[in-house]
Amino acid sequence: MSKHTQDIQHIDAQHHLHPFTNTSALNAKGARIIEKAQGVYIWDSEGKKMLDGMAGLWCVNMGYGRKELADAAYKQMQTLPYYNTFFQTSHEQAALLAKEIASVTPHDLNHIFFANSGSEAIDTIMRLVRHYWAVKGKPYRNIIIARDNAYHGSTLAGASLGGMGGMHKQGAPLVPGIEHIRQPYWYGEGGDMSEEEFGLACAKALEDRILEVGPDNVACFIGEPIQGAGGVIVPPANYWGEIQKICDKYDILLAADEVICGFGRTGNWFGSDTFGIKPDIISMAKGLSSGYLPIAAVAVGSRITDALMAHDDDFHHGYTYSGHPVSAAVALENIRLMKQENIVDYVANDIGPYFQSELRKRLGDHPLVGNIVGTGLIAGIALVKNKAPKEFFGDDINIGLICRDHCFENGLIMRATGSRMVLSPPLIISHAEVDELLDKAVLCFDLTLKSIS
Ligand code: PXG
Repeated sequence: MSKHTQDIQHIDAQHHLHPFTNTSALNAKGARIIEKAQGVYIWDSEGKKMLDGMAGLWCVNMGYGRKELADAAYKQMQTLPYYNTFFQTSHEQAALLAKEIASVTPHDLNHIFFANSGSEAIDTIMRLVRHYWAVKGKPYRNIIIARDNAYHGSTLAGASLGGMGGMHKQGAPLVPGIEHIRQPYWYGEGGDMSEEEFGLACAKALEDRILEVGPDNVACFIGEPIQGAGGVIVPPANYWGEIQKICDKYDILLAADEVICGFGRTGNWFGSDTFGIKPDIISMAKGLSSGYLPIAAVAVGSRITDALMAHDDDFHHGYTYSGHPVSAAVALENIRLMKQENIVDYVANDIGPYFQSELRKRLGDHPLVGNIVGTGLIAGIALVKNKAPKEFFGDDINIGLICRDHCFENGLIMRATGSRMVLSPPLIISHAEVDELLDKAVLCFDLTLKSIS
């Protein structure tokens, strides 16, 4: 290992607390230092090249090294590096970006509130939907229903709203007024039910919970169209339609967390389009700027904005960097590039179908693979001990981490969540690069099988 790498690792170990990391375990090993990136590839400080099958952390949708995005930031920094959007001021970048976002959001989601991270966007949704009901004269309608194994960020509100047990155990007490229902994970939890029956059962869990807590106490239901960090859980085809019907029946707001699904990942601009739902409010981040700068947004529909505008008071909420001009300029350029390169169409009709069908062709019969799900350029692969009868790995083998480590060693970034391997490559990935990704994946699944036999 080079002296340069060792020096950075040493400094990192001494001073850097990493997110979602066992610090002492990391420091004993030394962090992998990433140095540069281009297209779908990243290089570490030892010169090792890796194909990034995760687009960073589900975000570098337009790929690395886009000069247009760097130029947009440089230009904006020279003209107006910062100004706020509080106190009755605005600037061109925030206004134009709000218009651009509204041009691609589904339904009537035409007003945009800016934040800097998905977690902040989720806090905004929670405060806004509760405020909506207060403005409507029903402040007691404040319960938000979310799902087990959902990920909605890591601030106190996001961690409380998400359904991750490990997160709930730390930093308690959690934010009150949140209920969790079962997730629509058919392969893992569907038992003997058909996919359709299971979809209905999971939607009915929402209705049951609404009736249990009282419809007049519920503000909102929130879900990721496809759960990302939970392992890429694609719900049964009938699930979201049923959820929409139940929300309509009880007059409950429907929120979609589009932080991963948004901006083309599923082959439409938003996951809500893919599943045909009309949410009242959505969050977005990641792909909004392809991760080049932190920026997030909440798109709000007319049901909520009409109520807010009829109410003669401030919404007491906002961030110093809401609509930051440099982040906004980069996001604007990112959306312009997406439109110019017809990237959503490429995912829907070309590279997405190719990736999904090749993935199944190359890995579907692998002895470790129980099930593959996904659409567009997002996929989840269940690793199992036995395919039929279905048997999952126990706690004695961390199969996901074994597989992930083989991937790292062989130049592929693939993430493990439990025993599910997940993929979410940059949307600009070429056919040849998909082939390379799958060649590497097949090799690493073979090596994983060898490691445990
Ligand atoms: N909602 C969803 C659906 C997300 O995926 C957030 C909110 C929070 O966004 P910020 O920008 O505050 O991180 C996310 C973020 C993982 C992983 O391990 C996933 C996320 C973040 C970190 C790790 O898959 N998603």
